[in-house]
Amino acid sequence: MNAARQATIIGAGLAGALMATLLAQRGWRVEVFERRGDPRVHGFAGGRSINLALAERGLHALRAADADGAVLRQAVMMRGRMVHPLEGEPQLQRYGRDDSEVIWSVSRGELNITLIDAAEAAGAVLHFDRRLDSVDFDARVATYRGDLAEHRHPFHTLIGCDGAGSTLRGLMDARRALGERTEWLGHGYKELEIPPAADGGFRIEPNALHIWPRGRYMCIALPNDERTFTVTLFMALHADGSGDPDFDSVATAADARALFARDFADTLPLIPALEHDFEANPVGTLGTLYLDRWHLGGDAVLIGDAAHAMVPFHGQGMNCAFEDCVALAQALDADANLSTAYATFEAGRKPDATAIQRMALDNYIEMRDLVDDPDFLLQRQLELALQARHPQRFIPHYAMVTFMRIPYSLALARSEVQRGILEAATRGHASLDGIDWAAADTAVLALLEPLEDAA
Ligand code: FAD
Ligand code: 8R5
Repeated sequence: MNAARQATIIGAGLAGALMATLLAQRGWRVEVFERRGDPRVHGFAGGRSINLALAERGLHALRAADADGAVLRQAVMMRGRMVHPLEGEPQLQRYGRDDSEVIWSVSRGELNITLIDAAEAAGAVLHFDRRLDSVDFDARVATYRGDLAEHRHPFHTLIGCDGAGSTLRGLMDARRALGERTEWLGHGYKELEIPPAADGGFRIEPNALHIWPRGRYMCIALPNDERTFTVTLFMALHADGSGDPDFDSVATAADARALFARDFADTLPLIPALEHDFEANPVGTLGTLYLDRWHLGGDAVLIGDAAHAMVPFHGQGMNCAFEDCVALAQALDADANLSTAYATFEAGRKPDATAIQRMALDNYIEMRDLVDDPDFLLQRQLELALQARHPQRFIPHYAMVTFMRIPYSLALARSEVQRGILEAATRGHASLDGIDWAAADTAVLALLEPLEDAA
């Protein structure tokens, strides 16, 4: 007899729905328990259209589940950063070399529905309005709450896809300490909306990720396919003595208008409901979650935000969670023993999660402060020139993270070497004219092995 392998997935968010699809497609018996209602029935929680940037890592995982076509049909292409300085005209900085190197703005609600449909089509059984509440690891029974009742279901193994505030993580930790630690950023965010223009079109350039860098705080905007933009203001939660604005002192609708009039004046006419949005939407907090262990023998494993929540500044949280799903499915394919398959997944993936967590923190500085800095722009120009001279060896940092699928830890290590080359070559220069190309070429050839991307 060859009984089907079985798993219970906690959470039908982005990672949970994709993980369910991948395992069900492999013939596993998959059950999924989700705290919220079915988004296909109730509409997506909150009702606001929140969008995410989808890049190659996430897209590749969607291809594995055959869900890429449906997702891309509703996506808006973003070719680069549109940087809005305090004074002067906005400028587009392309992310890649051409339109094959772009990112995609997708609606979280639509993406989640596409993946839930895919999971069901592949044979997974989804239970909505079922919040994991407790687990008896000895009896292998989990208890869920919903519909004013308690529901007990036996399980074979649990895959925790229940997000940054994971309930399963807490229950696993009570059984055996996971070494959990969260580093809060001290900055938060608030979402505002740019509605469509009077003629129904986009009010600003649709095919870009807009950034208003202001030193230690910033606004960004991503396009939605219904011709709106979601604007996100990122700044300190509390005063830090620098004189910069913070959410404590920018508390009322009038404070918000004054801040935008001073620092983001070109956005004011675009956000007609600024006061309403500012008062209605909560301040989100941002932090990085580190664990020493992601699994409890073969009983349970955590993936996605539940295992390694990160700050949003590289736009990789979902992309990394999707990559986790593929990596876990591969580890399970290669090993019939759950405990050792989970250990293999954890050992392979944890250095990469730590690397993208670090790069996400670094990208806040780049976005809020450097994107309009002349030295940074010169280094960016040099990155592209060195890529043209050494296409297999010198690949810009952003491209390694966003357009390739090499391990994040390798992208980080190579970026650090490249930064040294860029700094040395541009020191004392205001343009590429006086660059010592021979010295730069020698450094590239000596320090960077040719790179092969995953097939
Ligand atoms: P989630 O998508 O959060 O899913 C967790 C699911 O578990 C939810 O459905 C939840 O209801 C359910 N759940 C929770 N507790 C329980 C319980 N006790 N029982 C049952 N179910 C439970 N990433 C990017 O790559 N690009 C971006 O541009 C980007 N933008 C973002 C914008 C915003 C506003 C935010 C907040 C995040 C953004 N991210 C982005 C990060 C991305 O959203 C997350 O990394 C990603 O959603 C992680 O997927 P997940 O499945 O681990 O968690
Ligand atoms: N997440 C993103 C990038 C990198 C853009 C670049 C940055 C909002 C809460 Cl802050 C941010 C990026 O380097 O030019 N790609 O995708 C998404 C981002 O923030 C999302 C929308 C967000 C959490 C609020």
